[in-house]
Amino acid sequence: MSASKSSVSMDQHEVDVIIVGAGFGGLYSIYKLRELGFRVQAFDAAPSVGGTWFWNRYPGARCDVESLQYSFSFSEQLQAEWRWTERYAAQSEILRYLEHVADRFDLRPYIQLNTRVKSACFNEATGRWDIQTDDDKRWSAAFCVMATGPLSQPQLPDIPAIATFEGRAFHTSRWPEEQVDFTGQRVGVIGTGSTGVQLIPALAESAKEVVVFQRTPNFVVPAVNRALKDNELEFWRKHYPQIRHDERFSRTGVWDPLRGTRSAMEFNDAEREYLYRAAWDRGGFGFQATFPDLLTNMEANKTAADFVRARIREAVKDPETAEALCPKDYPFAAKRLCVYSGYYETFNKPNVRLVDLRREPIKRVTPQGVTTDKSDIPLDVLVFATGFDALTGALKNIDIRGRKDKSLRTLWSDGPVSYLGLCVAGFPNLFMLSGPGSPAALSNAVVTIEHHVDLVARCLNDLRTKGMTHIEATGEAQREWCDEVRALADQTLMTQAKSWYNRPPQEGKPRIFVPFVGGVGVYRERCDDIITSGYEGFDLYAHGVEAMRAAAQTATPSACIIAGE
Ligand code: NA7
Repeated sequence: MSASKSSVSMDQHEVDVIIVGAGFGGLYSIYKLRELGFRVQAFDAAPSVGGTWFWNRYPGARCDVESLQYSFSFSEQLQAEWRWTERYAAQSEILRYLEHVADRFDLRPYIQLNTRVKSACFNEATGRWDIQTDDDKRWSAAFCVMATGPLSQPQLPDIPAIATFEGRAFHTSRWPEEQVDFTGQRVGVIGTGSTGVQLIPALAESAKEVVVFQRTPNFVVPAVNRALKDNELEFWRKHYPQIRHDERFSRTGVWDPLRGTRSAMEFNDAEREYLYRAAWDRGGFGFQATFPDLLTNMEANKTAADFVRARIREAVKDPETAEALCPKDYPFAAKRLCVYSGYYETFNKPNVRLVDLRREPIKRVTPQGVTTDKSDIPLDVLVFATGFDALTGALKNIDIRGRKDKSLRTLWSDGPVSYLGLCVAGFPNLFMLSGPGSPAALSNAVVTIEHHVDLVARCLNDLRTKGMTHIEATGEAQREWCDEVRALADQTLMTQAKSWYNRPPQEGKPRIFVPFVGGVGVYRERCDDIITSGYEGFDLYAHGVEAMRAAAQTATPSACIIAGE
């Protein structure tokens, strides 16, 4: 194969790495890969950096992982100089933080905003990725890093006549930048996941009426948000090295010194109640870690579920509403736990009403509101807090084609497959950050993002050092990884609820449980072993043209000849 025949065409812009997305993952990728001397270009469809924190600006939007942990650890200076104001940061504060990161590390010159990547196709002749953007530009890159986020493709519900509504309608993750005034308005909210749980109390403050359409009740534990004090910040800054280390080797990427270590069943009722109460009052996801077997032992799980249901019945005055808000048909925390203070109490407000869709399903949307099988509910505003085409939606939205023109969308039509949630067989030099099959969805996302970016950087550097140009997961390693992800999930109770990471079997097709439940620390150790063993489960090779190109740039003339053969 001659180099000139397969070289990059003149109207293509050429870089080493294309990065798709400018949220936490994209920003850190730019920083890290540039530090290693790679030429990078990032794209984001949004008019700003920030990723999910740009888009999810609905009233009440806030992170449910503590700000001091949901933040970058790669720069000690950044860590020391940024001052988080609250235990859980509001969307606007996280967006400011990410904008600061982009400026502080001079990342903006490498980001093209308002630009969507339409396709990424592996060109077997050049051994490079051909990328097309929606401004009709073409790019060529040796590597692609998909920092597209696991929860970025909004999902509207499949309710008949949804487009006929004549009032204002919003999806929470495409909220307008300008303030929306709800004063005097009748607002319907469909969806009661983590987003709905934050949004509903905020809407209830100003709307004339809030009608909450609930399909499945969720377990909501209090956040106990508060302003951070100076002495607290001082403690964290002093102990950050140890805390960050512990996060990386923990189960969920969260440092939690109060995490329980003994089975819930080793305690009597009063002791358990005491421990649950203490965790409840502290607030946050830590409640789920009161005992280590809450997601593996149904008897233990029931004790937590009973405790939360008792708190719901205590908080909600109307017994019928309280019962409708109590989850009863799936194990505690088998769906992602919601963390927010005051959610249940909101239903005591005279302007808030729950419509239990299990007893009163929605028939259709009408120009004036929503019709259930019992009544017509007039609304001025309809808000869809209905979540995302989670974990795979953003990737499937791009026409990604690997070797032999293989389409990722088609490959994943029955659910995603990957090796380590990082790479897919048949798609050389393509990396997914927080991909399906990694622990990202069940973790403090920033910890798993930093880990993935560090892995990608290490891999690219190793390839360069070894004189290789390509890395590709083997089909066998991928099959084994997917089997392992499934087998681990089967050991937990998490497969017993329908959630955005667990889709029960449908029409003779297997159940799809997407994330690796083994934990962030186990996953990290596994990845380290794989790399130190010489990239077990991956093929590393030098592609003729690419190798020649690399050698020409970096090595001696004789190396060029060898690589070009
Ligand atoms: P989620 O957690 O996927 O929640 C979506 C909600 O929307 C959930 O309550 C769904 O009920 C509900 N939904 C979806 N479709 C319908 C229809 N057709 N009718 C009624 N209700 C419906 O998304 P979130 O945005 O709240 O949170 C996603 C993640 O973002 C969260 O876990 C954090 O990691 C941040 P269902 O439970 O499916 O019955």
